Amino acid sequence: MNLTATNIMTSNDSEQLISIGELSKLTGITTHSLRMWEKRYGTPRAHRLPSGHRRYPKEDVPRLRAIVKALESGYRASKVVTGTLEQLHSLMGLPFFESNGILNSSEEVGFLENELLIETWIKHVCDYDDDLLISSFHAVWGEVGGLNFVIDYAAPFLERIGNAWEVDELTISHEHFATECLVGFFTEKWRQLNIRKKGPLVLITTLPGDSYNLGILMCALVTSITNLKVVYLGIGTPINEIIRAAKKDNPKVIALSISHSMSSEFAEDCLFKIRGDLDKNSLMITGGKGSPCNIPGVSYLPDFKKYYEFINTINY
Ligand code: B12
Repeated sequence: MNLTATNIMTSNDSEQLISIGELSKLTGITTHSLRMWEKRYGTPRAHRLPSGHRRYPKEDVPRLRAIVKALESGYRASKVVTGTLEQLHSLMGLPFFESNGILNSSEEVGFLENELLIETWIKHVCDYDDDLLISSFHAVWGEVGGLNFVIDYAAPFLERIGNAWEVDELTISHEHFATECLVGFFTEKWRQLNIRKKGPLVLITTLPGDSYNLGILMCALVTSITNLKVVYLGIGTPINEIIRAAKKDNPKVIALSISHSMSSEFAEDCLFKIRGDLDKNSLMITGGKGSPCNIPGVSYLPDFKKYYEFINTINY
């Protein structure tokens, strides 16, 4: 490898760079292969600390993961290691990028494996590129529909973001950026679908103190693709207010998303209280990592596929 002035690391770069061990953990490629590929093919190209240790740009992770996929599909290292993310996608028969990276044909989207697409979204997040990210959301939605968008793309994307944040592949600002792009997209979609609906009401909120809003947004979205009408209360509605709204508007369903951040005792107390004060004809449905699953009269549903099936069986 040529050690030039451009790849000797300065302190300003340090935030964006990771060690060979971290890169290996994030991609599943052994440190030996990473070193060997650099020697043989010139990539992934390490920056050097003054001590001589290697540091790699985090944004190379999606490309390296795509290389792993290509190798698993039977391609030889010599053919794929130097490829760009775009080239790797098309090599595997996944027509993907226009030169500007915008997905604009439904056919292109239909060919994509969601895992690879999610890696591309991660790259857009790393680049803070909301134009590409949100236009890709729209393209995928157009191709697979709202329900599959939530189940096969949005939920795994959030999982991937959480894992990437945990191992420092993404920063907090990346996580916030990605979250805000999703929040905006979900809100626009469900509000549009909810206009002039006449069906029975579904009251949607989180418990007091629960500020995670993506669960209720996905819930609103999945509800809005049925005949039911969303009444969206946003996050952290006081228990008495949930009960008051339910008594006044008589919703068919009260749907709550309960995040991991809630204590299970508190969540259980709240659910008992609401259920106890509620009309028997109103159904209560909960979901989310922090949701209790054994409260009498409350249906815990682990994902939105089950939720969709459940609300479609409601007689009204
Ligand atoms: C986005 C996000 C944030 C955002 C939230 C912004 C927002 N607008 O909501 C911000 C940046 C604020 C944030 C902050 C933090 N976060 Co955070 N975050 C996430 C992330 C990436 C997504 C969370 C999310 O909304 N998921 C979607 C929800 C809805 O998923 P879910 O609960 O698993 O529910 C699933 C199903 O049950 C179903 N579902 C959900 N609701 C409902 C409702 C119904 C009715 C039905 C039917 C189904 C259903 O849908 C989901 C998908 O299938 C997760 C990663 C992950 N794996 O979830 C980390 C994650 C939850 N965060 C984590 C952490 C540690 C934090 C912080 C403590 C970090 C810090 N040190 O500051 C703070 C705490 C904030 C707080 N108030 O408690 C950890 C939690 C680890 C743990 N178990 O304790 C995670 C798992 C990341 C990780 N891998 O480490 N976070």
